[in-house]
Formats: sequence, C-alpha cells, structure tokens
Amino acid sequence: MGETDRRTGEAVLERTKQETKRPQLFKVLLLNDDYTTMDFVVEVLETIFNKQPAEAFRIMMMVHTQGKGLCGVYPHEIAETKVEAVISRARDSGFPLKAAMEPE
Ligand code: TYC
Repeated sequence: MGETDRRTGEAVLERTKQETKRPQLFKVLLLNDDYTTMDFVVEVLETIFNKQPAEAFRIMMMVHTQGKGLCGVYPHEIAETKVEAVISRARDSGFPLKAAMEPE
C-alpha cells in the first residue's frame, strides 16, 4: 500500500531503490626489486596486511616471480595508509621495497 502525507492526505511516492553508496576500492600491490629480502617482505605481509604465514609466503613469491602481487583491497584512505606503512618500514630497514595502489 502507498503512504499518504500525514497533514494533506496526499499520496507520497515510496523510494524503494537502494541508495547506499559503496566506497571505491583500491588494490594495494607490492613490487619486486633485487635488494629487499624475502623474509622482510613476508614480515610486511604478515604485519601490515594481516596475512597468515603461508599466504604471506605465497604473495611474496608471486611478487618475486611476476614482478608484482596483490596484498589486499581497501577503501582509499586505508589503502593509502597501508602503502605509507610499507614505504616507511622499508626505508627504516634500508630496503627499496615499493608498494602501489590502483583503482579496483
Ligand atoms: N626479489 C627479492 C629477492 O630476490 C625478493 C622480493 C620479493 C623483493 C618481493 C620485493 O616485493 C618483493 N631478494
């Protein structure tokens, strides 16, 4: 049944269309280089991207063999924070590890 306005009694159109907007998501990728150690990359994946050890190792090997690998998909601000955390931890440890984000 359609609703009526409480004061005027006039018909009011119901809005049934789903209007909540999902945020644009971004992939966070790790990039390969020749100097960062495999152990360091696995540690980054476990601590910054909350991966289990086997999954962290799998992603690290993907980056090592294919040049890049997907670490996770996040809303913009979280993706940005993850990239900054990787770069900052890498610089502190003297590694040139790079991370990037791209729209999903
Ligand atoms: N290629 C590096 C090595 O042989 C390992 C490595 C893996 C570096 C993944 C970066 O994102 C990376 N030590």
